[in-house]
Parts: sequence; C-alpha cells; structure tokens
Amino acid sequence: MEKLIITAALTGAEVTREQQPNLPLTPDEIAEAAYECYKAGASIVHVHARDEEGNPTQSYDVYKEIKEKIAEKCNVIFQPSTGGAVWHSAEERMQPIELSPEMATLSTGTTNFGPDVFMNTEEYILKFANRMKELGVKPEIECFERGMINNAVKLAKKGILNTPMHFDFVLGVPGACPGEPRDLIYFADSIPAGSTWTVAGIGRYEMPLAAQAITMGGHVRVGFEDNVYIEKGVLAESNAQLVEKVARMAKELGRQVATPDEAREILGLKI
Ligand code: KMH
Ligand code: ZN
Repeated sequence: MEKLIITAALTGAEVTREQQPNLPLTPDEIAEAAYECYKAGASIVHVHARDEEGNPTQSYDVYKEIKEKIAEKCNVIFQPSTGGAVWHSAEERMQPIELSPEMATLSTGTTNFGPDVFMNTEEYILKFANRMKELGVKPEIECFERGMINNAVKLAKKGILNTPMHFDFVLGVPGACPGEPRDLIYFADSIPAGSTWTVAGIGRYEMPLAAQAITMGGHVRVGFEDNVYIEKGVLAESNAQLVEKVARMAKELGRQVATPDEAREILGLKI
C-alpha cells in the first residue's frame, strides 16, 4: 500500500482558545505547531490565518508570513485554506492562492455548516479553480456532501481541474454528511480511478475514520480545526499529539508514514 500522508489542520476558522487553550493563533505559533506536526509525521499542514485579535482572516500578508516562517523550519507542504470563515467574501478567500502555494483547498459545493451556510456557488468554484490552475496550485477538493464529487468530475471533464485529482472528504460536520464507516466507503467508491483521497473526520469521527482510511489505502487529516480531543473528554495537548496518535495507529496497522517529499511524489507535486 502507498505510504500514508498525514495532514495537520492546525487552527481552522471556528475553534477558539476557550475550547482549546493550546490553539495556535499567531504566525509564530502556527509555524511552531507546523514544525512539531512535521516531526510527528505530518507531511502537509492545512492552514487558516488569524488576525491580531485571533479572528479568522484571509489576509495575503498574514498567510505570507506564516508560509515563510514554516519554510524556515521544515519542508512540510503548506496548504492554505480558500474556505476561510463562512462570512468571508470570495475575494477575501482567494487571497492565499496568490502566494502560489503547492496546494490549496477547493470546496466544490455549498453546505450547511452548523447554524451557518458555507457558500460555494458555481461562480466561486470556477473562479477559484481557474486561478489555481493558472498558478499551478494543486487543489485539495473538499467534499462535505456526495454531490461535490460530481461537481469536481464535471470540472475535470472541462479541463478546469487537472487529473488525477486529490479529494478530502470532510465528514461529520453538523448539518452535513455524517462520518459513519459506510459514508467513507461510499465517498471513496465514488471518485474517478487514479484519484487520491484523504479523510477529515469532525469531532468524535476523527480517529475512527483515520483508522478506516489507513486500512482502506486513503490518507488522513487530523488537527484542532476538526477535533480538539485526544480521547473522549480529554483535550489534546497539541496538534502534534493528534498526528502522533495517527502515526502510531499506522505503525500498528502496518502502514508506513510518508515524508513531505514522498507525499509530493504521491500527489504529483514538483519536488
Ligand atoms: N471554515 C469553513 C467554513 C477550507 O479550509 O477550505 C471552511 C473550511 C474549508 O475550513
Ligand atoms: Zn479549513
């Protein structure tokens, strides 16, 4: 089986210090968390920026600072968010693409997101995808619902998305698709042959879906964006502790963990 790519989703846009006291917020804290996760086995970091008050921002400058600070420490793949927070405009959300990162997220549909709506109209999706293509940024296609896979396949048929595509199934968001074993099987069975996929299980779904993905040959995303607990009722000390747990599970299940350069090879990124 292919080596396992572990992504650390370090901060997110929704989690607060009240919910997770060790949440990294400043560029220095995010870069340090990225480095710790890299040492624990992560080959990708999924990054959301925060402003000086700790609120979500899609500022080009803040993402640039984070990207540079991470690159000073290690060669982990930097994957900024184009999702931002539900209240960000499409223009704000697009800003980190201009840094020409190796990867960035691309949500291919609209979903309920807790009490809110995470808006991704066809117009947005085309704008984001076209700009990523122009700048050679590989999209990680975020699918919260099954139809979002079809939307991506349609874009690939039109040549707007390059193949093979890389998907992230985000399962267990309140208001969207849950993260039961059958949900992951259905999503993984629905993508075009030759695609790669990872799973981000939200909340209590995180570790069970990680174990399932390890055995199915997929990849795994964990981190405070998705879940703040290391076990039921016990807050994780750090993002790296969650990555360590997945790396340990992979070892027990006989799957080797990919380095960043091995992840680049698996995903078809330039080395
Ligand atoms: N914060 C969510 C509304 C992404 O990073 O691309 C969207 C999100 C997806 O987190
Ligand atoms: Zn995100």
